[in-house]
Amino acid sequence: MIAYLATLRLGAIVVPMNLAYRQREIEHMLSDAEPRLMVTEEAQLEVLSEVGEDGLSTVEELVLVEGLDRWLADGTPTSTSPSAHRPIAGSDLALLMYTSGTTGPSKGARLTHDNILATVTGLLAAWDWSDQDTLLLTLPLFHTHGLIVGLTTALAAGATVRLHRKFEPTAVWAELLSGEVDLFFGVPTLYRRLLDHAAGHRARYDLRHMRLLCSGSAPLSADVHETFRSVTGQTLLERYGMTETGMNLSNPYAGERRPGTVGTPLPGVSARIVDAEGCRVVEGEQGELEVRGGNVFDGYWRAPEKTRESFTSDESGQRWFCTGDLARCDPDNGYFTLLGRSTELIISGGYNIYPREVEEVLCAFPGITEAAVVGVPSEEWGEVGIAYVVCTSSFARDDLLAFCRRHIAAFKVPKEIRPIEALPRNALGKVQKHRLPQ
Ligand code: MLC
Ligand code: AMP
Repeated sequence: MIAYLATLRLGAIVVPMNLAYRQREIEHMLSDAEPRLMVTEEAQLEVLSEVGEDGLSTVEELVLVEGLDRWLADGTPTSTSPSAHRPIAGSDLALLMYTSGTTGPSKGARLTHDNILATVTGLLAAWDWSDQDTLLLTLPLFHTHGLIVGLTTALAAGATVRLHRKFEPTAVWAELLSGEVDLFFGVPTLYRRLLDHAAGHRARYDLRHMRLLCSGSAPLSADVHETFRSVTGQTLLERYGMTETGMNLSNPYAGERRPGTVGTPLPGVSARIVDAEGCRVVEGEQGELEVRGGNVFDGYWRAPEKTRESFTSDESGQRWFCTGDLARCDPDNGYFTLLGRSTELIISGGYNIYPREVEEVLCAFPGITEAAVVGVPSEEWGEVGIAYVVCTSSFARDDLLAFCRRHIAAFKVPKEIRPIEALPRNALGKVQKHRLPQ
């Protein structure tokens, strides 16, 4: 957290990285972002030792958090005076956040200081933050939800943040019930786990003393929404955002929080729904959601083509970001409902799994010639990835899973492997995933 703030203060760019990533994923990010300084922890040294020269070639200094005191005492930083640095403009880059976006390998979303500020100021107003607030945060700090919606907004409010390194239902319930925490943010999987834990224990679960509990990053089922309200007396506030845009839409803090909806645009954000031709749909019809506002990123790092494809212009020349999310807006009250995605992206427990990346790893396993990864509904994770594989020789399932674990983060490893004779294809040879057996 200190390194994050210090880097922003210096006018340098932070590239957060998921600690679950394996060599292949780390190498891709490092060779694309070309960082000069890396801050990590001892536990990561093993996987970093597998990263090839190319990946680490730009890293001039690797700092371990465990040895940070020693590093600072050695006087390694040569210029510590903030005045020695050039002033930071709002349009300067602050963060490169890697995301698979709507398609393709993961790309760095270029977020400026102004982008972060837009999300933060929108949330400060919309959710009525104050310096008296205490936020309990157990989400990872390498994604928008934990880093910007949670940590950065809380710090901007002058609020207090209690950080837990990992989500443990017992510890979280104890904090929530302690009366010392006002806000909690989670992905739907966390709320489901809190409810499962409540069902398995006899105790007090009244959370009416809390100010706000928010859900986001993946769809919150109406069932979890309703059960959470009946068990705790708290109505979850669901909101919608993206790495590329920060926060876009939110149910109201003071008004009605409608289950199954993500509310209305946050201050400074505009949202519209368009059809396949990019024309605005008739009110109430479904289509792709597009957004614009100071929160929307600057484009993808070193991917001008992908950036161009991700934006459209309307008749008055305004630039809109195409989210890849399908939505409908209720003509009576203006609340948006998300209806799925126009892309193959799988969102599992709030983490993104891009099927193509997993398919490539599966096909690199001896004897597997073709693979198709699809998302299927899961109570625990919302959605999980399962794999259909075509193989020329028999293989041990455990060997394949171990192979996957070596090459991609464990959460991306398919929860099920289903051998199949051939993948269904159309006349052009394109795999038709919707025709795979259920
Ligand atoms: C962990 N596992 C998952 C998983 N997380 N499998 C599928 N999907 C996931 N999300 C698997 C691991 O691979 C491992 O498998 C086993 O579960 C236990 O791992 P763990 O690390 O101990 O899991 P746990 O700590 O319980 O993690 C679950 C979780 C975590 C829900 C706490 O997934 C999480 O923090 N999710 C939140 C992600 C997030 O912050 N997203 C926000 C993105 S920003 P095995 O087989 O090895 O045992 C964004 C924008 C916005 O989307 O709008 O906010
Ligand atoms: P990411 O690329 O990790 O930032 O994930 C962004 C995606 O998460 C969005 O494009 C949505 O598909 C999804 N998402 C975020 N919030 C919600 C929500 N409240 N309900 C449904 N999906 C959501």
